[in-house]
Amino acid sequence: MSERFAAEVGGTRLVLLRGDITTQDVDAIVNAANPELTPGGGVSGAIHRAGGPALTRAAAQIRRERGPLPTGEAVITPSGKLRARWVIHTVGPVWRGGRHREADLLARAYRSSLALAVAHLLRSIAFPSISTGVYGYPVEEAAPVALRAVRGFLRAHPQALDEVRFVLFSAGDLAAYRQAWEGLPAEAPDP
Ligand code: AR6
Repeated sequence: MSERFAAEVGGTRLVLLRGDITTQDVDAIVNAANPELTPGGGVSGAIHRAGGPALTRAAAQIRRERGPLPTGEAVITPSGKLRARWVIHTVGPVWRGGRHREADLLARAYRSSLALAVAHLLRSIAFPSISTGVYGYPVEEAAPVALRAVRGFLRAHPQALDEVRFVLFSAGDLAAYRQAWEGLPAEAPDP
């Protein structure tokens, strides 16, 4: 299967690719954060390492000012040393079997991040696969939720962004997102 796939939604390019989110040339990358906005492990640890102390300090300051970030919400900070200028930190749900509003909360995390990007007049944004690492959300379940949430937002905000990129860390994750995209019902109302 190809390492890169692109589609178009409401005048925005939607790209699925395999790669490392810390090196992406977009206006903002999204961090799968914890509510304390500390570096932690996974993609968040990698983003904080690449951004350096300025990024970690900016996140800590928001935590001090606003308290823990509720699941599904998002905040924005400068990126420190990253190629992308901004980092949007959002908290996905911890998987607890699927009957604890996980899908709703995951969709919210994507929508909150996109809304923040648009509010800051950013034109391009890259997402990792939120919640499917340490937080245990099965990627086959998360991918259609993520893609429907993004598709719904882009349809509701035509031309608000030039590009939304999903940067998947493994070939298996890319395949799951690709398959989920092909399987989304064309005209189903998006959440
Ligand atoms: N680029 C793109 N994707 C990556 C990268 C990278 N450099 N590194 C890892 N991934 P996770 P979560 C993928 O665990 O499940 C942290 O400790 C990874 O393979 O980073 O939302 C936070 O502080 C997986 O597919 O995020 C929280 O406590 C995906 O990113 C907690 O983990 C998400 O995995 C959040 O857990």
